[in-house]
Amino acid sequence: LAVTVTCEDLDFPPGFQFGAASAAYQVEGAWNVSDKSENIWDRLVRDKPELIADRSTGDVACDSYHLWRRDVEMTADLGLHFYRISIAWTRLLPNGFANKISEDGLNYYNNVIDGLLEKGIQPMVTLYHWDLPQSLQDLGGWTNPLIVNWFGNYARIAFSLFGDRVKTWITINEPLIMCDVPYNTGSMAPAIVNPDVGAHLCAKNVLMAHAKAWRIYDKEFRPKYHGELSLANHLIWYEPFTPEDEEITETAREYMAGRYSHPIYSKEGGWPPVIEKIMAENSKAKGYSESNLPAFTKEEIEFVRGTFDFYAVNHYTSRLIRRAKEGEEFGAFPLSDVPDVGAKYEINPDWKPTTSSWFFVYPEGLRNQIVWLREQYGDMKFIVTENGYARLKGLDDTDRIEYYTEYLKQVLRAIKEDGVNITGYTTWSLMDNFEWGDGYNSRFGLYEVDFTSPERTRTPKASAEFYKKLIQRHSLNVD
Ligand code: GBH
Repeated sequence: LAVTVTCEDLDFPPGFQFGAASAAYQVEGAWNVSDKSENIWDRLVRDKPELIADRSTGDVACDSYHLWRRDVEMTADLGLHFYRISIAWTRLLPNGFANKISEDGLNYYNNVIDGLLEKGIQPMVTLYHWDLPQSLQDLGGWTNPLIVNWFGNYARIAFSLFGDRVKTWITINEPLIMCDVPYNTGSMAPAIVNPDVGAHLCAKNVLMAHAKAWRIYDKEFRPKYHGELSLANHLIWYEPFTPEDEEITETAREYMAGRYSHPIYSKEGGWPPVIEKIMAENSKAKGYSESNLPAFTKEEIEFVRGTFDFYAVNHYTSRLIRRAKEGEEFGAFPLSDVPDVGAKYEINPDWKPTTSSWFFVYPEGLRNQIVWLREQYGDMKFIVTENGYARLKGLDDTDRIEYYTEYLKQVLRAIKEDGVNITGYTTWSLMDNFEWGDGYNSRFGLYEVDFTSPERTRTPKASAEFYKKLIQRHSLNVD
């Protein structure tokens, strides 16, 4: 992984695609319009407002439900090749189940998809970006194995309604953040703290649900629509704190990235063996009669293995890893430490902090992470489906331009020096939006959104001009 050569050539390969991303709960608003039903974030912001820094909600957010024409105009102004959106499950299927399709929900997504295509912009669609129907949560949500079928049925409806026009699908966004964060810390929906059991049940069911959707697409839709599907993993790059920490760092990588990758992308499938072993030991030590990491049957291993068309990388930040000292206490995974493997987080003082407490800038982390994935699972196509920078309000976001420049240089090096097949890059986010627990203070957008105006006025930041030029020139040489 040593970095020695500098990258002179700042041009992107021909055909390399640039996009921007958003997600339904973070931008749409219209939380109870028409027959849309309640999801777990609608519920959380009402039941536990103290979990949101500014006690805000996504009730209106960017009001993209009504202002989607302006969103499409922005994507066209930027010259994006694609725009990544997510479908709100409860807007399309108000019952959560596939027995009723909302006419208004269907119209909305048709409008957005057709609006983008009219401008020559490809829609990339995520089926699940954390907004589970509350009706399904009441039945156990992601800890109930029946969700594999519920999600499969939802996916089939989405493929049949939009598959003629949507060619790139993300099944599920960031299992790490939707399973480990809510069940380990309670800071995100459904905010059920149950680290021993809940997080791992969720992990297995998410992998099975993803596989179900991929197999439905592969069998029923791929022959006529020829699209591509994957699951987007949130990847925090880990490096050793001292040379002695190399081994525990590798184990921590298996815990963070491997649990959600090995079952899908490895030749043999199933959990990473080292994690299976550690989890069996830990569970026994805690007095459980079986491992808290739910076993895959042989059939399930085969069911999940190979269910991808590319690897979707969401990456923001990195951590140093060291072995915990005797008796040292742990914070929760993945925001503080990796208790199950006995690892503590450290921050390299050279990594620039941002306005978000979890976020430190280390551009090489993106390259190193992708090269690690290629080493683990072999050559395949990679798309960076999220990368972006948090700061406070302001149009003059030169620090964001610097962030994008440095991280994109690392993408180029991965392509040109390491020979990794990365075919696209997605900025998070098209516009400022509801940043989960950080509310509206933490801003990721290329466009600023005025959340005090009823029109939710969108204004391009300096970074929007930068990104537009970058796309036009197809190069980081933009001055
Ligand atoms: C991605 O999550 C998401 O896909 C996207 O929705 C999100 O807006 C974007 O990145 C930027 O965060 O300190 O308890 O409030 C990244 C994971 C989720 C990590 C929120 C930080 C804050 C947890 N981020 N989390 S908390």
